[in-house]
Amino acid sequence: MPKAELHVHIEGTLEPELSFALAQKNGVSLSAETPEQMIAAYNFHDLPSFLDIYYAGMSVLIEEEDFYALTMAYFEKAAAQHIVYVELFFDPQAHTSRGVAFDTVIEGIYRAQQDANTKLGVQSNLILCFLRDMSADSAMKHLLMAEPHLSKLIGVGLDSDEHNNPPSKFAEVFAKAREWGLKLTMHCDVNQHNTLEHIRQVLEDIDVDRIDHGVNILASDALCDLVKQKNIGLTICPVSNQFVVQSLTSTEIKTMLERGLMPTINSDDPSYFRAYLNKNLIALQQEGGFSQEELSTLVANSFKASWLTSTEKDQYL
Ligand code: ES4
Ligand code: ZN
Repeated sequence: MPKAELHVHIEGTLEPELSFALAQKNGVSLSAETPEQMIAAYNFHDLPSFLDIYYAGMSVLIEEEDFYALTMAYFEKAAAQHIVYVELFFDPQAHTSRGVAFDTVIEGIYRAQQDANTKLGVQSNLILCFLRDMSADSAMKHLLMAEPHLSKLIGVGLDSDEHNNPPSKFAEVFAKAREWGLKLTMHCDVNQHNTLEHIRQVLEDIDVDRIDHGVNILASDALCDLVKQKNIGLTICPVSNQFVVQSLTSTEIKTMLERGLMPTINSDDPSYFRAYLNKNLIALQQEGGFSQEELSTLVANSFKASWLTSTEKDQYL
């Protein structure tokens, strides 16, 4: 069935084969000698151990055409899985901090988005994600760098290491982004320190338009009521959760459906977690005992929780 994906980091779609091709082209050395060796070294078990490998992997992305190739390769995979609409994250600070210009990154991604639309029939919108373990000042500088490209963006997000980096640290940056007409979302990763206070901040203080992950919301009836009242979606990433917190969170996803919340299923970093969207859905079916009807509801939720206009949504629902 036609599907949407709302939580995928473009840098997390970098496949080892493309890494090797780009490393050779750009004269970058890699620690592995073959794509298989590279995959064998993906032995993360929590967020920091994953993030180390994720950031190191980006060293091969240098030129605009590299970002184009990365993004186009993801859209080809998406089209093969009948994904017709994507809201895509990118992490500009992870590139500018290596000396790659903001414009190089966004232009390469944007050109692939246009080609995917015309050549593959995959529609997409882009979300600029700030790294929460960098300063609020750096986030603001990057928001200002994005100003000439505002028409290429649908929203802003917040990812990377949540520990001691609460949503409130970025209140001013997100307020400005909202003033500019951008949608807002933030990661509230599973089982983080102060998770309920972080979820409260994103809902009450930042006033987000969606929550990324947010699985721990089930521990608070008041926060569940609030997210229902706001009618916003939660982007759950089962296979990513399996790696980071050793659980597909399938019980929690079922509870969300029963309680009338709007969970959606996503791949997060599909190359590193070795699972694109379909594998996430199949894992839920096989290991979580999800019925066809529950899976259909989850797929429909992705369109409902998207930031398309209601007329655009009607085209898919
Ligand atoms: C991420 Cl799994 C995960 N968690 C937090 N930030 C991220 N960025 C990319 N993948
Ligand atoms: Zn994520």
